[in-house]
Amino acid sequence: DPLEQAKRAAAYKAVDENISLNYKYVGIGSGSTVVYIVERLSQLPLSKNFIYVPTSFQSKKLILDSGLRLSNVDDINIDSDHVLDITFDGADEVDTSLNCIKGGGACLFQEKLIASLSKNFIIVADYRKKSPSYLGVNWLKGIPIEVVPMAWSKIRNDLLNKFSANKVTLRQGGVNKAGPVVTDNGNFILDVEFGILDVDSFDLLKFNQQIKNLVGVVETGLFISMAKKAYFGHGDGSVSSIS
Ligand code: DER
Repeated sequence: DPLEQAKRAAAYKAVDENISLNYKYVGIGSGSTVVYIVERLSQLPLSKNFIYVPTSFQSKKLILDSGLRLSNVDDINIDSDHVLDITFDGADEVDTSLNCIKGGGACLFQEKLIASLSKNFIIVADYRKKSPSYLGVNWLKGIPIEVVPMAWSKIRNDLLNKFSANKVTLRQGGVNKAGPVVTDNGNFILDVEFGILDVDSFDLLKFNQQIKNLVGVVETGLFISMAKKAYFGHGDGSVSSIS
């Protein structure tokens, strides 16, 4: 399957180019691409030296099933800004400035928490995730936002009326879960479409802060200037990267 090959190629190259013997804490993201990160790490003898920090129940199970040493962010003494040496994670879209849209897997809060505690935040993705330009122009898929359940309707109203969002959707579980998706933190996800924005006059940081200021918003899927490098796998097994 060329798509799986693309994910694997990106993940293997990201590990091989960035892992270091003197690392201690390694963050593991969520989604399908990071499965190959753990697959590659499990092949390397030095990987037994590291302690792995998950970003979701899925990520935690991935670490355990691979026989790797599991810790948790609340078991680590956070005595500095960046206590993890590196975190590998996927993304839904990455732009030419390495800004990311994440949250497709509804794991964005723990992903952003762990990413913010990491000295190196590395994105691994297949070719579909590479945005040709700025997120402001290409976030048509919508921005995932994690919200406290009781505030979801109020926030939806805020986004439609104060932020001129085109569409706000409460993410539903689908056939395997009646009702809304509930995140690992017990919250809801809103998928928000803002349509095309005028990139030139658009301040992504300010926009993100305004959304976070809405009462009930826990976190957004906008990872602004957090990634150090992004690897994109292609169907032919080749890998391109931006940093
Ligand atoms: O939710 C997220 O941000 C995940 O990283 C996810 O969207 C990445 O998805 P994929 O690796 O399965 O494409």
